[in-house]
Amino acid sequence: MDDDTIAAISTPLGEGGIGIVRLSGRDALPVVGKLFSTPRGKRLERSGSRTFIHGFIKDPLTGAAVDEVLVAVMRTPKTYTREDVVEIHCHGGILPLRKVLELALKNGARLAEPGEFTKRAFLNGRIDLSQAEAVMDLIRAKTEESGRVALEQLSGGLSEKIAALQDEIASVCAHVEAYIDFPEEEIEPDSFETMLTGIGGIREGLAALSASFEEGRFFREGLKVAIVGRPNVGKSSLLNALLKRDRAIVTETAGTTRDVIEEYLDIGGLPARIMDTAGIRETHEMAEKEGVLRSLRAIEDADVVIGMIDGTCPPGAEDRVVLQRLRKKRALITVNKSDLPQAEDDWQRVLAAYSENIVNISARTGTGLGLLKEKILHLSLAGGLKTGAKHPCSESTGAIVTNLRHKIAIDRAAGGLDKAAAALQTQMPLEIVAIEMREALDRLGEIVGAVTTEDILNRIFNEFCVGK
Ligand SMILES: Nc1nc2c(ncn2[C@@H]2O[C@H](COP(=O)(O)OP(=O)(O)O)[C@@H](O)[C@H]2O)c(=O)[nH]1
Ligand SMILES: [Mg+2]
Repeated sequence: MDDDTIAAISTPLGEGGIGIVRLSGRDALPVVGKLFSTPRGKRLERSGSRTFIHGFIKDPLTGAAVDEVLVAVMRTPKTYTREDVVEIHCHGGILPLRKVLELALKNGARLAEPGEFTKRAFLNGRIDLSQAEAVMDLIRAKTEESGRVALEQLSGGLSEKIAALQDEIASVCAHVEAYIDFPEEEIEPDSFETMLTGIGGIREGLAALSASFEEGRFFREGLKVAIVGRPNVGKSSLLNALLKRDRAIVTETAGTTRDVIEEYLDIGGLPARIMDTAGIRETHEMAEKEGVLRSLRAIEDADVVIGMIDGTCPPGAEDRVVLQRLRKKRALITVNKSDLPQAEDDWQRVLAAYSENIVNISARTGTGLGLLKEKILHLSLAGGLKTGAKHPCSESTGAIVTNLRHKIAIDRAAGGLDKAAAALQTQMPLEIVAIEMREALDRLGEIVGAVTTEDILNRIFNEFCVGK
């Protein structure tokens, strides 16, 4: 296995109090040892694990000082990568960080690839693949709840669940294989029943995990919310009100918003991407026409659609075109401009035909926005995933799937089990049952990286930032 020494700037490039250059690998200590000196001449290579030493980084060729630093020494195996790790805590400016990195590279380290530190943690067995993926999810988390879910996966929540399911599959499989070893024995009806119910139980566990992705993905990928409606109902005003700043241009002229404008917002712990769209109406003007097309696409793309109506005038044909499109979506209707006298009509009843979720709001005064957010959250997590101070999945399966790669593997494992059950029921040779069960085990193994390919690893770690 590669244990050559890698180095990277592990903190964001910009001005900060400190910035860190990190090294990992066989020669991490000797490489930094060549650059580092302390006023009392302490040798870095002699320092114990988990020590923090003050000193200077100097160019060994010229003797010129580059920065005053603190160096953290962490010796294998109790480190992030399980290799020797050295962190050089520099002053947080681009110049000292670049110079220190350059010196490390000139003196025996090579530049780390994206995610290579975490990849080593995986390859050296400190974390499994789903935990490695959670590292990046945690770094990217935009809300507390997303962070909590990522941390849960990082601490092995999903891995444990997968391991438990694998154990169950292995135990049924052992039962099946015992009969393969003694082909002269008839399967007892009891055994047959045990195998079938065993597979059925595991199948349910997999189905629950797979179903958790439907909403679990929102924690990782975010929730796409589109605000749609005919021109001038107040869509851009709502975006601005939710963001509490003037992001989108608001005018009295219909057709002002031409493109889809997106911003992130924390809705009850879910990271939501709110999309303000161009008003949907018949138009012959080219730019507006394209805008309308984009709005329609935004509806298709969105996880939740907010259909907006202007409460001061009853919905007309243009509104109905929009409302019609809400039907197959997680959608709610907002009746805006509640601060003005509302149109007198029984049209609220008309709206009920399109959605049971209707919220009266005023984008101008902010009335009803709290309720609107609650409804969005409710619609998104209707399947029962919980957010809040508690563990988000304490009342569902105990682990939640947020990553499409995991969901696909789980579904394939379930497919394998279905085939195994069918083979068992139709009295196919038990070898076939066993093969399908082994297949299911392998698919679950992909999630934690027990079964993997270089290609999968590259795809995962290439998404990481350099230095992690
Ligand atoms: N009184 C009142 N006017 C509003 C409200 N929301 C939007 N407007 C006004 O309605 C007009 C159109 O708003 P805008 O957000 O541009 O609508 P959009 O075309 O749907 O994006 C502007 O003149 C806004 O000031 C509201 O809640 N109350
Ligand atoms: Mg607008």
